[in-house]
Amino acid sequence: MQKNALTILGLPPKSTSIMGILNVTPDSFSDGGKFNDIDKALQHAEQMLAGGADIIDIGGESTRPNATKVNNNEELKRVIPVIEAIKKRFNCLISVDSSNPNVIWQAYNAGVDLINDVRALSQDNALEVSAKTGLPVCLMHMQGAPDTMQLKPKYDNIVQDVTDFFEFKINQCYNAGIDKHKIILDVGFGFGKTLEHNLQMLNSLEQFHKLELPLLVGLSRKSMLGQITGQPEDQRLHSSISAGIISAMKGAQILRVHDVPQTKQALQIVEAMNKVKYES
Ligand code: 9MG
Repeated sequence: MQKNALTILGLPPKSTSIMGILNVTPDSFSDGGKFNDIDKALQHAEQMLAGGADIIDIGGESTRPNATKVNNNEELKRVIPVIEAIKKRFNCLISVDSSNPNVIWQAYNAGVDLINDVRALSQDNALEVSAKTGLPVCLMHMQGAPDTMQLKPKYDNIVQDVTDFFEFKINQCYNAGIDKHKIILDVGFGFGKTLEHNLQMLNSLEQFHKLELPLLVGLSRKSMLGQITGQPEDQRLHSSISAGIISAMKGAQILRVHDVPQTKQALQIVEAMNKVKYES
């Protein structure tokens, strides 16, 4: 079997795994303030694992537009004790959602299995530190920075431009000592993209498979779903499941979601269908 980030993590290469979101930020867009103490974080992780999460993604900095910036110490203080507590209590995969090389390094020492960086290791020293950990990395595409990214996103051709970005990043990682087989790609729905850009990417998601790397998709409760349905963040379960299932049917190998058990059930249908061979 060919080695890739999924096989390194022990995840199935041919079905869709679930990454459950655990935000430990007071201003996080979907569960802000609810899980920023360790017991609550443990409880939430336990529920997500029982509901079928394969990875718990722990982040201490919200990337929603206009979120308050957190400094290095604050991010460390939020994230590291939660990683340590989850690592101690559960036998599960953990990813750290951070762009900060100090946080990445300390998270590695605390036992995380995967680096999830929405800035695709673009901060000073992030590439070098990540290479030193030897961990798999998820590189997400974002145009601009969280506080300005939605002002006037512009592309010549969204699919081609994001593909070019990935090719550049894969090369940059290789030069820094991160081999291609450790990389997961994420097109970054909602990060510097209009609704039309997001829909064009979702419609063309298969095209990113030509890079021959696992795809992670984050659409859960995103504002693009609200733009379509008119629903507020806390009423986007059905649209999140629909968008997740479209992604899974287009071959996404990991879905990053808030609503784990509901996503799991929906994915079980896709999996059951994929197992049946039918020749007409
Ligand atoms: C941290 N974070 C928020 N949204 C995300 C997304 O769509 N993908 C990834 N990989 N991380 C995200």
